[in-house]
Amino acid sequence: MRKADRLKKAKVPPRNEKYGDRLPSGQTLTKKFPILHEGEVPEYDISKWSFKVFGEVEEEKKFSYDDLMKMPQTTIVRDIHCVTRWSKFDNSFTGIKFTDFLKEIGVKKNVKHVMVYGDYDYESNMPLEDLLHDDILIAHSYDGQPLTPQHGYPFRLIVPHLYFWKSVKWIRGIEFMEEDRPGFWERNDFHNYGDPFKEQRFSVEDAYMPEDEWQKKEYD
Ligand SMILES: Nc1nc2c(c(=O)[nH]1)N[C@H]1C(S)=C(S)[C@@H](COP(=O)(O)O)O[C@H]1N2
Ligand SMILES: [Mo]
Repeated sequence: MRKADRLKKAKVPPRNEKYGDRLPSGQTLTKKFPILHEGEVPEYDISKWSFKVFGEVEEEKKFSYDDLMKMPQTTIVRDIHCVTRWSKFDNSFTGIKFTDFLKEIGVKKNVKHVMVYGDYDYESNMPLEDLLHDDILIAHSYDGQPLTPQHGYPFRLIVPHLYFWKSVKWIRGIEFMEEDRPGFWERNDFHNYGDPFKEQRFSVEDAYMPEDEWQKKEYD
């Protein structure tokens, strides 16, 4: 059964009034940090690791781990919301602000969308505009410590205002695009944009997500 179909077959948690507008409807608060992904956790030889920028750019570029670590560093504290119904408040991430990273590359004027690629064979699309918010990071640390392999070491994207599937772990590249194209989950019945405050979970009507989906997974 497709993941979206499976997730649709269950009850929805009642609205939790305690947190007001901070907790989007249909979400459960967790203090632990669930681990969710498809496939294996990658292992890297960091000296060979690279991050590639391509598509509608003046020049394709590759960045090493050290290239990224030399860029200006920013720490944000934000809430995160996963489509499988968990939310976690006050997460501190450190990394390179996406707008600072953009200064290193020449993006063409016609670019409206990006595809963010991560290991292995994962990708997610979003409007370029969303990455221009000042809390978007190419993050390397959580709570002042390097990301664990499970949470995306060495680098993951952090897009706090969209469902967490857009926060691609183990990022390896960004494609700048004129036209939009759906990524992995976006092709598999999940919403193309994914605003948690509008409950944009699926691209189909009649959607339910089991309350305990994420609790069947690992977390730390
Ligand atoms: N490369 C990669 N990134 C990924 C995924 C994946 O399968 N592969 N899963 C996404 C999903 S669905 C979620 S909910 C978050 C989970 O991040 P976490 O394990 O740090 O909680 O990572 C996102 N980033
Ligand atoms: Mo997810």
